[in-house]
Amino acid sequence: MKFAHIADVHLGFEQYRLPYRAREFARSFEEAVDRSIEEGVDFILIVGDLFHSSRPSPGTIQEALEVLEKPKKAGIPVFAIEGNHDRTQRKVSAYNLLERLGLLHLIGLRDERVENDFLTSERLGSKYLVRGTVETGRRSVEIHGIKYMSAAWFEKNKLTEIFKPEGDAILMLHQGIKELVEKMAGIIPDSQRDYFELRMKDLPKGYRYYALGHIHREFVTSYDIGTLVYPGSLQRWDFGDYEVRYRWNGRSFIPEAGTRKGFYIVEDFKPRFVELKVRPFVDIKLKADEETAIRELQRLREKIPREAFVRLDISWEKPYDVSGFRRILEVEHLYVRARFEGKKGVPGSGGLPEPGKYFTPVELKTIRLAGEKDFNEVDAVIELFLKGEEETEPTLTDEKSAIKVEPVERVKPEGPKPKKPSNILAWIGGGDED
Ligand SMILES: [Mn+2]
Repeated sequence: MKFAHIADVHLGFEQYRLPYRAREFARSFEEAVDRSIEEGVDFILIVGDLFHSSRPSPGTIQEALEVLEKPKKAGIPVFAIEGNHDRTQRKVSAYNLLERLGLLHLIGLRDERVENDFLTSERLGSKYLVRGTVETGRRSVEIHGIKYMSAAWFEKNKLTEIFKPEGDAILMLHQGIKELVEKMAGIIPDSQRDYFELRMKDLPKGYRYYALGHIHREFVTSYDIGTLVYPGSLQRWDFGDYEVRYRWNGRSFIPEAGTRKGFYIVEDFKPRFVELKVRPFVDIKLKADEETAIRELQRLREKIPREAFVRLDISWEKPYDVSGFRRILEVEHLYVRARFEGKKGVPGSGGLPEPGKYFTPVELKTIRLAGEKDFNEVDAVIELFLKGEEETEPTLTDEKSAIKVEPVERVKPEGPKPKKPSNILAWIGGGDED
């Protein structure tokens, strides 16, 4: 019994507003599916965030169709759950379209009973719990799962009461799990709880394989309950998701290897990583004067492939002109972040006021949502204002690399929650408040 475990494909993600990056995300998906077919898998799992948005464009839907026709032709079933990026608040999601075309099978809680060769349903309150089944030779495997849900939802609904595995079964979840995120990133302060919705004790026991998504970094671990796997995103997500980081120690650049990108082929419940070649992201941290910076970047240039995306974090006690650095590091995409202490506090030179002082938590969250590279979280923002922060399911918790936590303090809103809902459009447009 062999299957592919893919997650966080993010079709349609025009990273840094570059349409060709969306095509690269699509190409990685195609490569993962091609490799899975070559491997002769019995089925493919897509564990959430197939799309970058819950409203993919026609072009993005077409990319999904073109790739998913391949396993369909090869007679390989695909099972999927929706992630935080692509689930919809409405009745029909893009996944329902794909299912209607016979390109995948949607697992989880649904309003209607579904019965076919690959899906069975069980009544659960007012819903149906829809599960996948695959027969391979003499073996039969059940595929359970549920779409991305908020921490608030899990307060009221216990996975251990919903899922009772029997025989060989797999559980698909697109969530952050506290202990696993901390194993990857270290202890995350309590004030920044956005990075998990579940703890290990919330997971139902008895599954042979926990097929996870949501965290964009590849990670495998085994707890007493079994093998838990995050395949990570197929392409590099941001500069926190670097291939290599060069950190200046005052004398030389020390390279640190980053993460690999790809997906898992799982044979008899043993995962094997399949690495995909993706565009390199290089992160450079340099604290030096102008002369040293120019000399050292010229040296480093040899080591950086032309097609790389590079972020250069540069700082020094006195300001100097960094505009020429683009000619030194002639790479596909260069993002320079300069921080000169001498400039600190001078109006108009980048010293922003502390955000917590001027905005309510709901407003801060809106600003964060609206500030995304490609803003398509209108639904989430509207919901945020209608319901306030606590009830809203975060839609972007896995931004900013899988695990980097943004220093936004989460204070419970007191009194009337949304302060000035009418101003939301003004902020999004960057216009004036009243
Ligand atoms: Mn994702």
